Amino acid sequence: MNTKTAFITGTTSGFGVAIANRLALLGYNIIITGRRRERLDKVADEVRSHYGVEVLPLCFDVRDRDACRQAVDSLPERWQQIDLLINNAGLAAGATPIQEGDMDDWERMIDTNVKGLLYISRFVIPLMVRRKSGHIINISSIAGVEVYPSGNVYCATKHAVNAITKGMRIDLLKENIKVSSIAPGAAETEFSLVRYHGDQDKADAVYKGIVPLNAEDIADTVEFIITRPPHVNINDILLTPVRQANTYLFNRDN
Ligand code: NDP
Ligand code: 8X3
Repeated sequence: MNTKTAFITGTTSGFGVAIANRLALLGYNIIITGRRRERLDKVADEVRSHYGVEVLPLCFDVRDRDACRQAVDSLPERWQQIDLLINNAGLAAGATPIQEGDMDDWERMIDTNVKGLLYISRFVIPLMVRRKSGHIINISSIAGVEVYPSGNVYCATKHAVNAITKGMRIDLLKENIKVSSIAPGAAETEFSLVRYHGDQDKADAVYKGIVPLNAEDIADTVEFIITRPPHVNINDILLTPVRQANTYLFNRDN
């Protein structure tokens, strides 16, 4: 059997960890990335011992263009045959009305969610074009489809991810590269803890009185997308908890 290789960004927490485990279960060798070295190595050890696949951990910040280039350039030959790129690394920083916005938060979101995704894609896609084969899945958000109060810049970054996804699909049409996106609604990971700068009470309130999505739900979605026949491309999947109607309307238990 020809073992496939996946490159997944943001694999120290949340969706990334679940996706890494799922792809390993499906027999992929995986390149995992993130800034937190200790967590990255732990995920690598766990995945190797559970599934017996090869795991290459690369510790870097996707906001650093040279680090992204270096990470991809440093791949040994056999790791350069990337079949699947999952652009997952991302974050929200703060939730404030635009007139009170913290510009450092804005920079973090734009640099990570938009520029980081672009850097990684720019360095990985030529490896796919060379082989006329590959699949890119961008992790967007329901925030890329709708805007909600105080969501301003985070929503803008995810709208940008959707535009980039469409642009990739057009530009890569002749290269036999599939391009998909997943837009989750509220999912309980470290996302809200990061957004609220470590305030656990504020983070918990996001999921209070509902059953949110979890990281396994996103791994299920990835598995569905990548197991379609070669002639089928799943363009976009938007999924929410049953208790969520749009970005701001929830049916919460009191
Ligand atoms: P987590 O906070 O649990 O995980 C985020 C991951 O992104 C971590 O592995 C983190 O690694 C990585 N990351 C963040 N910034 C950087 C950076 N500058 N360089 C490299 N890696 C980085 O959140 P989720 O798993 O929930 O989020 C994953 C993606 O899903 C994000 O793009 C998010 O916007 C999106 N999303 C989340 C939803 C939710 O409700 N949870 C809903 C819709 C979309 P490290 O800190 O080690 O660098
Ligand atoms: C995360 C979902 O609605 O908090 O992308 O923006 S939301």
